[in-house]
Amino acid sequence: METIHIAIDGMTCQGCVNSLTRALQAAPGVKSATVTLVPAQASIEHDPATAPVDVLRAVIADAGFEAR
Ligand SMILES: [Cu+2]
Repeated sequence: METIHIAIDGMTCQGCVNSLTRALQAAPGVKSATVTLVPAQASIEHDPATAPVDVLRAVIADAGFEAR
């Protein structure tokens, strides 16, 4: 497992934080995800083989946000 931090654009409220957290935690290969509004970022503990960064970025985009 590795932990990465990705800056997120497009979050405006705690609802955004909650929905992105749920989307990330539901992704295969993600062990845990912590999302904060200030700073706007996601800290993701993931298995790089199952959930590489490209996949995480796609999960973020599908949830309606943008990985910077
Ligand atoms: Cu929101």
